[in-house]
Amino acid sequence: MTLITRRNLIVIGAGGLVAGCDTLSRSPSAQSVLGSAEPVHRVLQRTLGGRDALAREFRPDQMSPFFRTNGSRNPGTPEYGALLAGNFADWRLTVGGLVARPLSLSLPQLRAMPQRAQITRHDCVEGWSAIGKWQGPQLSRLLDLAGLRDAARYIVFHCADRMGNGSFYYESIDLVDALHPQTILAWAMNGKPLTVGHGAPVRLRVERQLGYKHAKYVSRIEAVASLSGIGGGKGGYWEDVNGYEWYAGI
Ligand SMILES: Nc1nc2c(c(=O)[nH]1)N[C@H]1C(S)=C(S)[C@@H](COP(=O)(O)O)O[C@H]1N2
Ligand SMILES: [Mo]
Repeated sequence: MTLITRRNLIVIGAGGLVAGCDTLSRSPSAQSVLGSAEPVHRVLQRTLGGRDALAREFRPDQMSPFFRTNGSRNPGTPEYGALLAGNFADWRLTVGGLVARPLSLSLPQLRAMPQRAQITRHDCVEGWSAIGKWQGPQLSRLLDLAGLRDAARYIVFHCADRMGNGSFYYESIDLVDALHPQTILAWAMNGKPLTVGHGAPVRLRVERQLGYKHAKYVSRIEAVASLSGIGGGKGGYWEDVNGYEWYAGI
């Protein structure tokens, strides 16, 4: 089997061309092919690019004048509405699961941690990209504070917005991406606190991955040994519902 990965275009074997994920979601056979190709995609990207390779960063003058919002633009639940009305003073981010010291962090506490800022390009599978500046603590700092247990293999991000089927949006990444220097919990975008549309008060930035991995409205972070017990078991809302690729490396 020949397999070439380049951004989110995956070419598999004799004439099988799969571009983007909407096409895939309609084809069960494509899903099983992708299912088997996905670990290859991850290994190839990390072998060619390196586990710690940085996503490209841009200059301030390259930032997009307009950065669209996509997916949920407001969780719209009573709980979120109350937190927003209080300017997120009562909001807490919890870190739990397979950790030695579960955390509950306020927004001022996240802002007081050492910060990383990065100007990166966001690529959505729906075919648009935008360059923006993101700032927040590195996820690795939080995981260090919490103390990952040896059995932890994945980090799950539980979000405050409900999707069409009534379940909450969620995403997950493995420890290579969780501990990557550009993986941050952004509370600021383009020098200002995140807007509701972009995921206030905190969203994940995991810069070597496609847009849907960048969970907005993150409220709970959970370290787990396996993704099988979470949601539909495929590691993310779109992975469960539409067969989107879990790794989703760009
Ligand atoms: N909680 C949550 N996170 C989400 C989504 C969503 O609907 N809910 N949409 C995803 C998709 S498909 C993209 S492209 C980006 C869009 O981020 P933006 O609205 O800041 O452009 O958020 C991702 N994270
Ligand atoms: Mo997206």
